[in-house]
Amino acid sequence: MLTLYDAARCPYCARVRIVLAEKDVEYETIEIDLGNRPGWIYEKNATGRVPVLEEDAWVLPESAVIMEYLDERYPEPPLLAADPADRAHARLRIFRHDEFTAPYYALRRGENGARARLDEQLERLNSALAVWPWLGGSAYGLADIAYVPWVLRARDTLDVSLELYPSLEDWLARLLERPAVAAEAQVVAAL
Ligand SMILES: N[C@@H](CCC(=O)N[C@@H](CS)C(=O)NCC(=O)O)C(=O)O
Repeated sequence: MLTLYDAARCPYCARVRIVLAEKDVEYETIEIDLGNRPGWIYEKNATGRVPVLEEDAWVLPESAVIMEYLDERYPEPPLLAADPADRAHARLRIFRHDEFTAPYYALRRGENGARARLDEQLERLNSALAVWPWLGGSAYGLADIAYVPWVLRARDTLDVSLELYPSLEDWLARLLERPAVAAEAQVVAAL
């Protein structure tokens, strides 16, 4: 049985929850209180951060690595394209996610100018999604899962309207048709 050291409010954990749901993998959750992390979490991950995936005595931190591990370990349905160029494109998106998440966190901290920086990033995603239906290109997959937790939280917890970004809004609507993403929207609604 897989164990996920998890936190409902953590968007990195959300990535892993969505992949597990897409793959229909059974797992148990250990909820970590981020405001009062247990000391033993450092034995699972030297940074003390979640998510951490565990199977028997084997542990794996880092959401981007966990997502790819799960995609290889449970190949159906595939969440990375078969074509190497398409896989690279999705990986590049995931690698550069902090261009989007940095202004999100700046806005959460109430920093000056953060909203404008986030708007710029929303527009970048919107432009990409006007060309391709998904962030990884022609098919839904890990790149979409890597970004949607922050887009949902920006919309639902930071009051960021997506109306000005129609392709992004349409992408989110298509994502929310997927039970795995809809379940995450429920988690966000309950935060
Ligand atoms: N690079 C890590 C980041 C994970 C992360 O920052 N998790 C946050 C919760 S959303 C955390 O555990 N924060 C505790 C801390 O920074 O001390 C990943 O992708 O898994």
